[in-house]
Amino acid sequence: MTQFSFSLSATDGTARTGVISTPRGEIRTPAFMPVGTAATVKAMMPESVRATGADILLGNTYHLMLRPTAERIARLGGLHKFMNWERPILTDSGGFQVMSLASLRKLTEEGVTFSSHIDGSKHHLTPERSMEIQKLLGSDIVMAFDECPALPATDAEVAKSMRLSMRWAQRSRDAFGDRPGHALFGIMQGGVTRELREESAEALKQIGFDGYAVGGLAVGEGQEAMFSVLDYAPGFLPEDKPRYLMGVGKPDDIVGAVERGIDMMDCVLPSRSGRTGQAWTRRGQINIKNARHQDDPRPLDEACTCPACRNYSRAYLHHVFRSQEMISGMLLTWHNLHYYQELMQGLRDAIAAGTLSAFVAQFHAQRAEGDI
Ligand code: PRF
Ligand code: ZN
Repeated sequence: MTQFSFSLSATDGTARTGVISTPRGEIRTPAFMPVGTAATVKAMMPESVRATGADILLGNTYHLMLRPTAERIARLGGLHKFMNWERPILTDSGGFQVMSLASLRKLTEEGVTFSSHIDGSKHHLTPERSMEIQKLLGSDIVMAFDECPALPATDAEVAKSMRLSMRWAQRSRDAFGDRPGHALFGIMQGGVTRELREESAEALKQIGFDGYAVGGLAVGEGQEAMFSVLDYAPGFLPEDKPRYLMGVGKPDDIVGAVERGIDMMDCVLPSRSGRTGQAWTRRGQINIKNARHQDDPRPLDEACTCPACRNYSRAYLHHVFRSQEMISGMLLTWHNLHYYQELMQGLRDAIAAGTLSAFVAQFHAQRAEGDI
């Protein structure tokens, strides 16, 4: 059986391209992971998500433990079978979603107690319980249980939170155990402070993980601050293991992160914004509800080969959005995920060819031209 492994095939500056091998298939890196929070990438059939070029999806411990519960999914054969996605799944560990979605949260050394955002019921999450849930789901890449401090926070608060996350990382490692074919990733915290990022990376490397995530970014600090952390943080992590930037981002965030040595990313943006009428193209962002599209026979992007662009006009997409027809979210989500995956393929090819800086220059030039 194929075990979990990562092999780099080329670098260009600090950017890298390679392949993560898992028993459920290969993940080409840099990889973008569509978000399938509630065991679905909203508005998309799994085979359509695959058709956009996705190698791996992200699922969420927090949502699935509440509904339909991890135990029920396990009884039904695991998350892959449940949602009809055979390829790799990475699951987030829950703490981040508790902090952003749940109420009556109480954080202790042991873990976090909270009330469900669905029905107010009380729940407890610890590193050990998060590992158990992710195992019940059958996740291929399990994330350590961490805390992402809310901003604004002082250096002392960020340090205290990061050190708690590092103790939880050790408990996650101990509870995960040895599971051939499955991977456990540690999560670096430490805000925008170089010394704390370095301390966090050292703690994680000491424990030893199959991959390393950069957490605690894209939480309101702004792109410039995020990039300045990414100028040094990936360099604190082992070169021979995947590096995952959690919850990022817009297309220009992705390009900047890949340039700085990130291998994996996830974000709700392409799927969520598709459902609110936003399309992402080579020429930037398009708001399909704008009246300027109502008589426009052209596709969103004449160079795009997705079903929304091959078969439908902007006028049609405008109409179905305005009419709140379900196909609106379906077509725009498909287009956005296709655009994101095409961007990732472009980045991978450019890194392999040693032409990343020319690719990035063209990426920015096309966006500067704007739509129309
Ligand atoms: N930790 C975890 N999940 C996350 C984050 C984090 O810091 C972020 C921050 N951008 C998104 N998702 N566990
Ligand atoms: Zn398209």
